[in-house]
Formats: sequence, structure tokens, C-alpha cells
Amino acid sequence: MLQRTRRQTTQKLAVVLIAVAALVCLLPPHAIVRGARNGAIAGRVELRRVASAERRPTVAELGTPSASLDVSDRLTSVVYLDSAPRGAFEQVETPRAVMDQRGERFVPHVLAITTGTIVDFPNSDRIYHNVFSLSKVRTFDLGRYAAGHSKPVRFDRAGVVRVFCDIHSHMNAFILVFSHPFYSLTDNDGRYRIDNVPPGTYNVIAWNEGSSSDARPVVVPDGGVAELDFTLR
Ligand SMILES: [Cu+2]
Repeated sequence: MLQRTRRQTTQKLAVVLIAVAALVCLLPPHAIVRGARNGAIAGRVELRRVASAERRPTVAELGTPSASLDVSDRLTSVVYLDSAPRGAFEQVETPRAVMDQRGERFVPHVLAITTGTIVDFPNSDRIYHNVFSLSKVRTFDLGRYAAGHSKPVRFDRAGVVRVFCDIHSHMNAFILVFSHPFYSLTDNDGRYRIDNVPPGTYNVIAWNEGSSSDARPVVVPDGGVAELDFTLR
């Protein structure tokens, strides 16, 4: 009688343990830390080479609509996690983004997206453009199309895609494709903020106009904000 009760208790315990194990497996890894709240990484990117970018335009450049606007374009940096926390990224729908062709410029000059995103390239100018890229991450050539028309490109691989116009050599842009959503573009003051980061240690990189900083380690506290500033030369 006593033995049977003991056996039943053992069986019950086993069932409970299996149930707990199954529950733990179902939870995303960062949720295993009991009561852990997501935090953020925030700071500023200082560009040391802005001084040279702000030089006076040459006479030849004055007639070019892009010449005066390129400076502000070049101020946008992107700060991102070198690798994402496991299981933290689930994307249900296909995201869409837009890179416009306007005033003989690509708008925005820097676009950051996640893998699987479809980018539309509308032509908002009265002249023809021919958008193309020779980047290994995604090679494409959209051909020439008139105002009011648009063509889509899907980006399935992570990396940096350089975008050009075959007709106007001064037109260029960057598309940064990430395999996770932990990135942030800087604002006019160079400030960035990456939200919803599970607590943990990460390597963070700052990027501007094709050059990157070294990966810098940062510890995101439970529900807190880790401060991290960068200087790019
Ligand atoms: Cu063009």
C-alpha cells in the first residue's frame, strides 16, 4: 500500500517535471530569466569627418540639385547589434519600405530594413532614372521608367546594398539589410535608441557612409538603458 502510494507520487512528480520542461522549451530564451524586462541601448554617434563633408561646393557642383543636400544625407548613421538575441525575432508579414527618386536624389539616402522586406522604388521626377545595384547581397537593374511608375525589389540576405542610378552618377544610396530588428537610425543630433532589447551582453556597431566602428560590448540591464556613444572618423 505504502509502496503503491510512493510509486503514484513519483509518477505524479514525473508528469509535473515533464510539463514544466515543456513549458520552458516553449518560452523564448530571454523569457526564461524570471521577470526579466526588456531594456534599451541609447547614445550618440559623433562624426569627425563631417568637417570635410561641409566644405563649400565647387562651381561645377553649384548647378547640381544634390550637391547642397548631400551633406545632411551623410549625417545619418545606423547603430545595430552585431548579432541578435536568440529567438527574439519573429516576423509574420512581409514588411514594405520605400526609396523614392526625387530631385535627382534617393530619398531616404540611408534605408535600414529587415530581411524579407520589399522596397518600392517610385520615380517622382519628371525625368527618367535607372536604379541598379551590383552589390553581392542583392544585384538588380530596374531599367528606365518614367514619373509615376514604381518597381519593387525584395531583399532576402543581410548586408549592405549600394544603390545607384545609371543615368545620374551623383545619385547614390545605401540599403542596410538586417536579419533582426535591433538597429536604429540616428536623428539630426546623431542620437539613436534601440528599444526592446532583452537583458544581456551584446556587441554594438555604428555605421556611416560605408565605414563601421569596431564592435563595442555593452550590457543591457533588466528593464534599463545602456548608454553607448561612438565616434566615427
Ligand atoms: Cu537618375
